[in-house]
Amino acid sequence: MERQKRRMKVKRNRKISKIIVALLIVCAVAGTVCGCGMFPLFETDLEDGTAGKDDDLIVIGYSQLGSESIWRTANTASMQRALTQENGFFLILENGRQRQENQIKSIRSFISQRVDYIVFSPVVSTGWDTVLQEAKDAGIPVIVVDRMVDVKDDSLYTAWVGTDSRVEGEKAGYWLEQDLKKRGRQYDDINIVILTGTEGSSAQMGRSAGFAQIASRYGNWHILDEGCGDFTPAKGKEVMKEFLRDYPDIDVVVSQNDDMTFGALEAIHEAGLTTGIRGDIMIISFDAVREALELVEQGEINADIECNPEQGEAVAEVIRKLERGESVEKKNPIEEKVFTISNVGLYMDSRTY
Ligand code: GZL
Ligand code: ZN
Repeated sequence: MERQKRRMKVKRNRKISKIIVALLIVCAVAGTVCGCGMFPLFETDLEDGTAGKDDDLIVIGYSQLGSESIWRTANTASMQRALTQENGFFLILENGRQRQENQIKSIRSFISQRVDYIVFSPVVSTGWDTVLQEAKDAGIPVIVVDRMVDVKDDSLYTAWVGTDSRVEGEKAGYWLEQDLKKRGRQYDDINIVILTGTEGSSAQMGRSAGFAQIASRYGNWHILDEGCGDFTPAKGKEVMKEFLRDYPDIDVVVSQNDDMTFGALEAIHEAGLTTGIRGDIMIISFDAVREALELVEQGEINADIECNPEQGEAVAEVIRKLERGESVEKKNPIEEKVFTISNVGLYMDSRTY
């Protein structure tokens, strides 16, 4: 009932705003005729007007955190594929360019445009309470996608669709544990360096915590250092170069996304070293984008922990349920695998990113 009442209110407000816009146009034209200049037409009303063209479309204000990685591009594409006008949605997509203040600005503009839903991937976990309270006060449901928010009151968002980065980190630890056993190296001293993603993002914190939890069981695993590659190839290469300069005997690189791995591989090759199942340095990566899986197939990357960006359809489903007044799960995790040379061949053809 609440949703219907809110939508009726939004429709009524839209009608009122259209009358205001029409009056403004009349005044503006009259103003021009009498030479007293145009009133500024409120962008959002035009926007609202367009969005209102077919009132049955569900208007989605979507703030994507950036376009820093292949994974991110695939995630955005997945949302655009699902939230189309044919599927009953009017999507307003804004790119936060990796800055929280840009995302907060977008969310505020979605609130003033009175969208039906706000969907966003938070670049970092904290600092969202105030703006999400504003969305709640405006009666606009918020759906968090991919990364997670850390808020005092979790009624500030209706649902989360994403992947469990802590589990992904644990999977990396479990894979290393069983691979060392397989090689008869479970008692060797293992020197590890970690390339971390965007500082304070749930993906970085989850993967770090998950891997650390397994690593803490083994006194012979030595985490020599970790450095922030911000999920990009350039920074990943820069940090890996420093590691190679500071540590002569690295056994394992844990790189929290494939883009940083590509940069790290360049640095390792430039240092005259090799990687993978027959190489000097083992590589454990995250995301499992196609380019990286090809390197798993060639034995250059030992294991790639999937982080599935195909989240658009799950988000659309949550919204459709809410539209029907049905209850939704607070957490909607997406299924993920671990790829190694022994299974990657089975999946290469079906990969969509
Ligand atoms: C993970 C996602 C991360 C990817 C990176 O859920 O937030 O952000 O692992 C991306 O590739 O930049
Ligand atoms: Zn993930």
